[in-house]
Parts: sequence; structure tokens; C-alpha cells
Amino acid sequence: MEFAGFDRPRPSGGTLTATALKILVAGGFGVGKTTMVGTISEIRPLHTEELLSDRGVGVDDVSGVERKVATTVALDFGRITIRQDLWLYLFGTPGQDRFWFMWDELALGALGAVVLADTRRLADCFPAVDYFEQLKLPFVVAVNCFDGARRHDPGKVRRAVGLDETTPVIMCDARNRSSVKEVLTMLVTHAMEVR
Ligand SMILES: Nc1nc2c(ncn2[C@@H]2O[C@H](COP(=O)(O)OP(=O)(O)O)[C@@H](O)[C@H]2O)c(=O)[nH]1
Ligand SMILES: [Mg+2]
Repeated sequence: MEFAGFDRPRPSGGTLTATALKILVAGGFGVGKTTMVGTISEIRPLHTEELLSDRGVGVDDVSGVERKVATTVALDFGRITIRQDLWLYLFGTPGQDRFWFMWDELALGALGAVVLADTRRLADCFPAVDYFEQLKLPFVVAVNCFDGARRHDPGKVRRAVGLDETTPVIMCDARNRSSVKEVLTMLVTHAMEVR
């Protein structure tokens, strides 16, 4: 469960075991992964965004996300302090098919994952769902409520994605801090229950 545990000196002497939990943020291209990491991170999130270049044309499927001009080529990274000795590290997974090779490495030691979904392009989250199911990594599906997207109730999304009864589905707004917090709390709670 811990991907890093180390001791650091306390001001009062003695040591404190610090724990960092690793969480992945996955989902299709343009679904809000970079936004979610940026909303909640207390450090300036590390983005590795590149302007979509001509080279990506015909390779990256941008239908429905034409306005998106930057894409995360490697990963987003953010950190949240839960307690003095407990951090969450968030890793946004690269959305495009040609970066799949990075996933196994990213998933190593992860506590769980958030799969972001957009009801207008729900199928885009299937590869991530399949991947985490196969890996038996606990995950929650967070439906990012874009303007203009039809509202779906969690039950409908659950059926459409083919999730089992135990996998939580939650509506969220990746731009809203308390909403993202709620998603992460749900994931950590779910992951603890599964383990
Ligand atoms: N309306 C709305 N727009 C969002 C939301 N989350 C992200 N966006 C926008 O959708 C676009 C794609 O988001 P981004 O985080 O880059 O997607 P990524 O490819 O999954 O990292 C950006 O222009 C965001 O500003 C949301 O909850 N609501
Ligand atoms: Mg991104």
C-alpha cells in the first residue's frame, strides 16, 4: 500500500514514519485529468504538456475535443498533505493510446485509481476500467460533469460501463477543489475496504 515509507527526524527528537500514498488519475483524452491534478495539488503541479503538433494529427483522436490545444505527453504530478506524516501523490496518466507502455510502471505500488469519465464519450474510459480490473487495483469512476453534457445518474453509468456493484461511481467537477477532495476520499475509503 505504501509506495514510499521513510523516517525523518522530529523537532522533539525521535522519528516519525512518513507515508506517501500513490493515486493514479486515468481516463480518456481531454476528460479532465490535468485539471483534476491541478485543482487539488498544493505544489505547482508538474505538467508535461506539449502543444498538439502536426505530428499528432491523425494519430491522436481529437474528435469532440477540438478546442484542446495542449496534451499531456508524459504525466501530471501533484501532491496533497493529509496529515503531517501522510501525503497523497497524484499521477495523471497519459491519455493517448501511444503512451500505454507507461501504465505498468505508473501503477506499481499504487493504492488505487480515479477513472475520469465524460458521459458524452463514455467509451473513452473503457480501456482504463479494463486495465484496473485486470490489475485488481481498486478504482472509482468519477463522472466529470462538463457543461452541455447530459446528466446521468450513477446507476446508469455503472450499467453502461459494466461495473460491478462494489465499484463506486461519483459525479464530480474536476475544477472544484471540494469536489475533487470528495472523489479522493471515496477512493481511499474504497481501497481500504477492498484491502
Ligand atoms: N466544463 C468543464 N470543463 C472542464 C472540466 N474539467 C476539465 N475541463 C476542461 O476540459 C479540457 C480538457 O481538460 P484536461 O484536464 O486538459 O484533460 P486531460 O486530457 O484529461 O488532462 C480543458 O480545457 C479543461 O479546462 C469540467 O469539470 N467542466
Ligand atoms: Mg492532460
